[in-house]
Amino acid sequence: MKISVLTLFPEVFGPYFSASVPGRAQENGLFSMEAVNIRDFATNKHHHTDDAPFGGGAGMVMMPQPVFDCVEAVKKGYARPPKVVFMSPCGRVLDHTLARSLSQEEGLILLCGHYEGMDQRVIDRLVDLEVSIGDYVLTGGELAAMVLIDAMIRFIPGVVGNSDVHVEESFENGLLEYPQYTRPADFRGDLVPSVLLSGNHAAIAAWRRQQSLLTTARRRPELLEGEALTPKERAWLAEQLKTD
Ligand code: 6GU
Repeated sequence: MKISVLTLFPEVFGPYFSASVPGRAQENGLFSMEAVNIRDFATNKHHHTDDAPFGGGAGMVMMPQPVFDCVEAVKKGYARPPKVVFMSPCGRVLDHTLARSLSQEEGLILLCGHYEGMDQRVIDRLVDLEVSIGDYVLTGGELAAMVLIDAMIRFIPGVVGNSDVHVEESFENGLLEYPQYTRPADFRGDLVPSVLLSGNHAAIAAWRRQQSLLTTARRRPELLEGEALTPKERAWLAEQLKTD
Protein backbone atom coordinates (compact mmCIF):
# COMPACT_ATOMS: atom_id res chain seq x y z
CA MET A 1 0.00 0.00 0.00
CA LYS A 2 1.26 3.46 -0.89
CA ILE A 3 -0.11 6.56 0.83
CA SER A 4 0.49 10.18 -0.18
CA VAL A 5 -0.53 12.82 2.33
CA LEU A 6 -1.13 16.26 0.84
CA THR A 7 -0.70 18.91 3.49
CA LEU A 8 0.61 22.38 4.29
CA PHE A 9 2.56 20.83 7.20
CA PRO A 10 4.45 17.81 5.85
CA GLU A 11 7.00 17.99 8.66
CA VAL A 12 4.52 16.79 11.28
CA PHE A 13 4.34 13.33 9.69
CA GLY A 14 8.05 12.51 10.02
CA PRO A 15 8.51 11.56 13.68
CA TYR A 16 5.42 9.44 14.08
CA PHE A 17 5.81 7.41 10.92
CA SER A 18 9.51 6.74 11.37
CA ALA A 19 9.02 5.41 14.92
CA SER A 20 7.68 2.19 16.40
CA VAL A 21 5.25 -0.02 14.46
CA PRO A 22 4.71 2.30 11.47
CA GLY A 23 8.47 2.87 11.13
CA ARG A 24 9.26 -0.83 11.14
CA ALA A 25 6.44 -1.56 8.72
CA GLN A 26 7.82 0.96 6.24
CA GLU A 27 11.39 -0.37 6.61
CA ASN A 28 10.01 -3.85 5.93
CA GLY A 29 8.29 -2.61 2.77
CA LEU A 30 4.77 -3.37 4.05
CA PHE A 31 3.57 0.10 3.16
CA SER A 32 5.11 3.40 2.09
CA MET A 33 4.13 6.91 2.93
CA GLU A 34 5.10 10.33 1.62
CA ALA A 35 4.04 13.77 2.80
CA VAL A 36 3.74 16.30 -0.02
CA ASN A 37 3.65 20.05 0.58
CA ILE A 38 0.68 21.63 -1.19
CA ARG A 39 2.42 25.02 -0.93
CA ASP A 40 5.10 23.83 -3.40
CA PHE A 41 2.40 23.81 -6.10
CA ALA A 42 1.13 27.37 -5.57
CA THR A 43 1.88 29.39 -8.70
CA ASN A 44 1.19 32.85 -7.23
CA LYS A 45 4.06 35.13 -6.27
CA HIS A 46 4.06 34.51 -2.51
CA HIS A 47 2.96 30.86 -2.72
CA HIS A 48 -0.30 31.63 -0.99
CA THR A 49 -2.61 28.66 -0.58
CA ASP A 50 -5.63 30.37 0.95
CA ASP A 51 -7.88 33.36 0.29
CA ALA A 52 -10.96 35.05 1.76
CA PRO A 53 -14.32 33.31 1.21
CA PHE A 54 -16.66 34.62 -1.50
CA GLY A 55 -19.77 35.93 0.22
CA GLY A 56 -17.80 36.99 3.27
CA GLY A 57 -17.43 35.37 6.64
CA ALA A 58 -14.72 34.42 9.05
CA GLY A 59 -11.51 32.64 8.21
CA MET A 60 -9.80 31.68 5.00
CA VAL A 61 -10.48 29.05 2.37
CA MET A 62 -7.89 26.87 0.63
CA MET A 63 -7.59 27.86 -3.01
CA PRO A 64 -8.28 25.27 -5.71
CA GLN A 65 -5.20 25.85 -7.90
CA PRO A 66 -2.46 24.54 -5.57
CA VAL A 67 -4.58 21.57 -4.51
CA PHE A 68 -5.57 20.58 -8.08
CA ASP A 69 -1.96 20.81 -9.28
CA CYS A 70 -0.70 18.89 -6.26
CA VAL A 71 -3.24 16.06 -6.63
CA GLU A 72 -2.60 15.82 -10.37
CA ALA A 73 1.18 15.68 -9.90
CA VAL A 74 0.99 13.10 -7.10
CA LYS A 75 -1.36 10.88 -9.14
CA LYS A 76 1.39 10.54 -11.76
CA GLY A 77 3.36 8.53 -9.19
CA TYR A 78 0.67 5.80 -9.18
CA ALA A 79 0.19 3.07 -11.81
CA ARG A 80 -3.56 2.92 -11.05
CA PRO A 81 -5.51 6.02 -9.93
CA PRO A 82 -5.53 6.09 -6.11
CA LYS A 83 -8.67 6.92 -4.13
CA VAL A 84 -8.61 10.55 -2.93
CA VAL A 85 -9.76 10.96 0.68
CA PHE A 86 -10.44 14.39 2.14
CA MET A 87 -10.03 14.56 5.92
CA SER A 88 -13.03 16.57 7.10
CA PRO A 89 -15.37 16.74 10.10
CA CYS A 90 -18.19 16.54 7.50
CA GLY A 91 -17.05 13.09 6.40
CA ARG A 92 -18.03 9.53 7.24
CA VAL A 93 -16.95 8.81 10.80
CA LEU A 94 -14.00 6.42 10.92
CA ASP A 95 -14.53 3.03 12.51
CA HIS A 96 -13.02 -0.46 12.44
CA THR A 97 -14.95 -1.41 9.28
CA LEU A 98 -13.94 1.68 7.29
CA ALA A 99 -10.28 1.38 8.36
CA ARG A 100 -10.19 -2.27 7.29
CA SER A 101 -11.87 -1.53 3.97
CA LEU A 102 -9.51 1.36 3.12
CA SER A 103 -6.50 -0.79 4.11
CA GLN A 104 -7.30 -2.95 1.03
CA GLU A 105 -6.54 -0.05 -1.36
CA GLU A 106 -3.32 -0.26 -3.34
CA GLY A 107 -2.89 3.51 -3.22
CA LEU A 108 -4.45 6.38 -1.32
CA ILE A 109 -4.16 10.15 -1.41
CA LEU A 110 -5.10 11.77 1.90
CA LEU A 111 -5.87 15.45 1.50
CA CYS A 112 -5.56 17.57 4.64
CA GLY A 113 -7.31 20.91 4.83
CA HIS A 114 -6.41 23.81 7.05
CA TYR A 115 -7.96 27.18 7.79
CA GLU A 116 -11.76 27.37 7.75
CA GLY A 117 -12.33 25.29 4.70
CA MET A 118 -11.57 23.91 1.28
CA ASP A 119 -12.90 25.30 -1.99
CA GLN A 120 -15.92 23.11 -2.79
CA ARG A 121 -14.68 22.53 -6.35
CA VAL A 122 -11.80 20.48 -4.93
CA ILE A 123 -14.28 18.27 -3.08
CA ASP A 124 -16.62 18.01 -6.08
CA ARG A 125 -13.98 17.24 -8.70
CA LEU A 126 -11.11 15.50 -6.94
CA VAL A 127 -12.38 13.81 -3.80
CA ASP A 128 -13.81 10.28 -3.73
CA LEU A 129 -14.53 10.05 -0.02
CA GLU A 130 -14.58 12.36 3.02
CA VAL A 131 -13.51 10.90 6.36
CA SER A 132 -13.91 12.34 9.87
CA ILE A 133 -12.38 10.89 13.04
CA GLY A 134 -15.19 12.01 15.35
CA ASP A 135 -17.60 14.72 16.34
CA TYR A 136 -15.24 17.52 17.32
CA VAL A 137 -13.24 19.98 15.22
CA LEU A 138 -9.47 19.90 14.78
CA THR A 139 -7.43 22.82 13.46
CA GLY A 140 -6.45 20.76 10.43
CA GLY A 141 -6.71 17.33 8.87
CA GLU A 142 -3.16 16.21 9.75
CA LEU A 143 -3.88 14.48 13.06
CA ALA A 144 -6.94 12.85 11.52
CA ALA A 145 -4.82 11.55 8.61
CA MET A 146 -2.31 10.10 11.07
CA VAL A 147 -5.12 8.39 12.98
CA LEU A 148 -6.54 6.95 9.76
CA ILE A 149 -3.14 5.70 8.55
CA ASP A 150 -2.35 4.10 11.91
CA ALA A 151 -5.73 2.35 12.04
CA MET A 152 -5.40 1.13 8.40
CA ILE A 153 -1.87 -0.22 8.48
CA ARG A 154 -2.68 -2.52 11.41
CA PHE A 155 -4.76 -4.55 8.92
CA ILE A 156 -1.82 -5.07 6.55
CA PRO A 157 -0.49 -8.60 7.14
CA GLY A 158 2.83 -8.47 9.01
CA VAL A 159 2.48 -4.96 10.41
CA VAL A 160 1.24 -6.11 13.81
CA GLY A 161 3.38 -8.98 15.10
CA ASN A 162 1.02 -11.83 15.90
CA SER A 163 -1.79 -12.72 13.48
CA ASP A 164 -4.02 -13.67 16.45
CA VAL A 165 -3.91 -10.07 17.65
CA HIS A 166 -6.69 -9.13 15.21
CA VAL A 167 -8.95 -11.96 16.25
CA GLU A 168 -8.72 -11.13 19.93
CA GLU A 169 -8.65 -7.36 20.07
CA SER A 170 -11.48 -4.92 20.57
CA PHE A 171 -14.02 -4.57 17.71
CA GLU A 172 -12.88 -7.56 15.66
CA ASN A 173 -15.68 -9.62 17.26
CA GLY A 174 -17.87 -6.55 17.79
CA LEU A 175 -17.03 -6.42 21.51
CA LEU A 176 -14.62 -4.47 23.68
CA GLU A 177 -11.56 -6.33 24.85
CA TYR A 178 -11.34 -8.35 28.07
CA PRO A 179 -8.83 -7.30 30.80
CA GLN A 180 -5.22 -8.41 30.37
CA TYR A 181 -2.61 -9.17 33.03
CA THR A 182 1.10 -9.99 33.06
CA ARG A 183 3.62 -10.95 35.76
CA PRO A 184 3.70 -10.74 38.71
CA ALA A 185 0.58 -12.68 39.74
CA ASP A 186 0.59 -10.69 42.99
CA PHE A 187 1.36 -6.98 42.61
CA ARG A 188 1.19 -5.11 45.92
CA GLY A 189 -1.40 -7.57 47.12
CA ASP A 190 -3.56 -7.14 44.02
CA LEU A 191 -4.05 -10.61 42.52
CA VAL A 192 -4.53 -11.71 38.92
CA PRO A 193 -7.87 -13.58 38.47
CA SER A 194 -7.06 -17.18 39.34
CA VAL A 195 -8.69 -18.66 36.22
CA LEU A 196 -5.88 -17.11 34.14
CA LEU A 197 -3.31 -19.12 36.12
CA SER A 198 -5.30 -22.36 35.91
CA GLY A 199 -3.99 -23.58 32.56
CA ASN A 200 -7.59 -24.49 31.67
CA HIS A 201 -7.89 -23.00 28.20
CA ALA A 202 -11.64 -23.54 27.89
CA ALA A 203 -12.25 -21.86 31.24
CA ILE A 204 -9.96 -18.97 30.27
CA ALA A 205 -11.77 -18.48 26.94
CA ALA A 206 -15.14 -18.55 28.72
CA TRP A 207 -13.98 -16.00 31.33
CA ARG A 208 -12.63 -13.69 28.62
CA ARG A 209 -15.87 -13.89 26.64
CA GLN A 210 -17.85 -13.02 29.78
CA GLN A 211 -15.56 -10.11 30.61
CA SER A 212 -15.85 -8.77 27.04
CA LEU A 213 -19.64 -9.00 27.22
CA LEU A 214 -19.75 -7.29 30.59
CA THR A 215 -17.41 -4.42 29.66
CA THR A 216 -19.29 -3.87 26.40
CA ALA A 217 -22.70 -3.95 28.10
CA ARG A 218 -21.58 -1.45 30.73
CA ARG A 219 -19.68 1.00 28.53
CA ARG A 220 -21.03 0.62 25.00
CA PRO A 221 -24.38 -1.16 25.17
CA GLU A 222 -25.21 -0.09 21.60
CA LEU A 223 -22.41 -2.37 20.32
CA LEU A 224 -24.33 -5.41 21.61
CA GLU A 225 -27.41 -4.66 19.50
CA GLY A 226 -26.15 -6.45 16.42
CA GLU A 227 -24.35 -9.17 18.38
CA ALA A 228 -25.20 -12.86 18.32
CA LEU A 229 -25.46 -13.65 22.03
CA THR A 230 -26.76 -16.99 23.24
CA PRO A 231 -29.87 -16.96 25.49
CA LYS A 232 -27.58 -18.18 28.28
CA GLU A 233 -25.21 -15.22 27.74
CA ARG A 234 -28.12 -12.79 27.74
CA ALA A 235 -29.48 -14.20 30.98
CA TRP A 236 -26.03 -14.14 32.61
CA LEU A 237 -25.47 -10.52 31.50
CA ALA A 238 -28.87 -9.37 32.81
CA GLU A 239 -28.06 -10.99 36.16
CA GLN A 240 -24.66 -9.23 36.35
CA LEU A 241 -26.04 -5.84 35.38
CA LYS A 242 -28.70 -6.02 38.09
CA THR A 243 -26.09 -5.49 40.80
CA ASP A 244 -24.33 -2.56 39.08
CL1 6GU B 1 -10.84 14.69 9.44
N1 6GU B 1 -10.56 17.20 10.20
C1 6GU B 1 -10.75 18.22 11.06
N2 6GU B 1 -10.25 19.40 10.76
N3 6GU B 1 -11.41 18.08 12.19
C2 6GU B 1 -11.89 16.88 12.46
C3 6GU B 1 -11.72 15.78 11.62
C4 6GU B 1 -11.04 15.98 10.47
N4 6GU B 1 -12.33 14.71 12.17
C5 6GU B 1 -12.84 15.16 13.31
N5 6GU B 1 -12.58 16.45 13.49
